[in-house]
Amino acid sequence: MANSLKKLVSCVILDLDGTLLNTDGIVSEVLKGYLVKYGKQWDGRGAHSIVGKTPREAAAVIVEDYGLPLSIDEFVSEITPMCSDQWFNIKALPGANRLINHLKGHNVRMALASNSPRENIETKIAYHAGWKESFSLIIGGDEVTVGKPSPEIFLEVAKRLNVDPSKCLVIEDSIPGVMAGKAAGMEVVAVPSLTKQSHLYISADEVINSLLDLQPAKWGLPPFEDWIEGTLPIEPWHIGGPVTKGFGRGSKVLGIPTANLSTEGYSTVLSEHPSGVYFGWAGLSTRGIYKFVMSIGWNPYFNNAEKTIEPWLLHDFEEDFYGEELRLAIVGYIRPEANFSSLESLIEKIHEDRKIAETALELTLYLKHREDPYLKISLHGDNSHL
Ligand code: ADP
Ligand code: RBF
Ligand code: MG
Repeated sequence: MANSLKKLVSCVILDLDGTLLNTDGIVSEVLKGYLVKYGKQWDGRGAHSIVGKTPREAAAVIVEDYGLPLSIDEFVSEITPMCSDQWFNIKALPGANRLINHLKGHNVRMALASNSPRENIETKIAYHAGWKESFSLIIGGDEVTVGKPSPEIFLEVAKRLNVDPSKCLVIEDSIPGVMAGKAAGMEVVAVPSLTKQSHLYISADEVINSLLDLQPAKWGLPPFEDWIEGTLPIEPWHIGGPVTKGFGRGSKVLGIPTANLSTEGYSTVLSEHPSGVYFGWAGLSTRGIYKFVMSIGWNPYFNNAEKTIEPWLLHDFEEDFYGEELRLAIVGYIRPEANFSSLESLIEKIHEDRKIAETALELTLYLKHREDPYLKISLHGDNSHL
């Protein structure tokens, strides 16, 4: 290994909003409704510039960008209660519970350091069983003189836990958070909450796509023990619909046909699952049930503008089946989407994924989902009530 100096981290400092919690979804929903009052339409503009800011800084951006006829303080006092009403609704991000339970199970000390006021942090995490007790320390933005990107909040954690900053691993979704962690002299893993922005996180020691991809061993922490034969079992989830036309390059360019599904109606489900390579069982109209391996995402190699859902059914079909009903039970995760230096290496990797999926699906824990009632499409059409 090139990097023979093994990092020995003894404490993990986590950010909350955008790192452990999917707060952005809630904030967008609230802003969307709120801006209507002023005849404006939330178009996601500002989403990039508010991530990682204190509530006041974020408010300043919105008031300015949308030319709202109010002061920043007026805006904050109107929007704050609307957001707080939704805190019970904020979901844990994929892999957040798994990470917390893993570190806790191995007695690795964890701290929470967020630009949010302490009281808000406490309220938000109260909806997530076991979280509060897992942290040795919680520090809010109102408990330091200046928030991230200043290193103050992270240095305060190190001081209070009596650990050297170089022995701390910070996990952060925002650029100000990453800057703060590096300025504190800590190891920093970035999990960007905004897609396609990972190039902006250059100062991070590592950039990962989601918490599912964290490799604790890289930092001298105990590795996850839930990977099985190159796969990570997940709580099964479902998507389906008629097979649509894709870019027409699966079979032609790669020799790998993918039966694309429309993402319409699945934006919430997709935002709850990281892009990446997954596998599971597919029910295809009345033909049968097949293994599949699929990519969900932007195909970095082709740099698509739209997110696509592309399952490759592991079966030789005599003909195309555009328009036919396809249902997927997604049972496991393999890896994040990657870029490749050549088409050959992309193809080689996809064939590796296929082998992994093909073998893993024979394991009882995955095989049992072949019986998922969602996959059984009746001869006479609709059984979507299942
Ligand atoms: P597109 O870009 O339109 O998705 P592809 O080249 O990826 O085109 O080919 C996908 C189409 O090929 C599917 O929609 C389906 O009709 C057909 N097909 C044939 N065999 C398979 C298979 N094993 N897995 C997925 N699709 C297949
Ligand atoms: N495209 C990428 O750019 N990067 C990937 O890592 C990647 N992984 C894939 C894995 C599987 C199992 C499949 C079926 C496809 C993958 N693709 C990936 C998508 C591929 O680029 C896409 O299917 C073609 O562009 C056809 O639209
Ligand atoms: Mg396709």
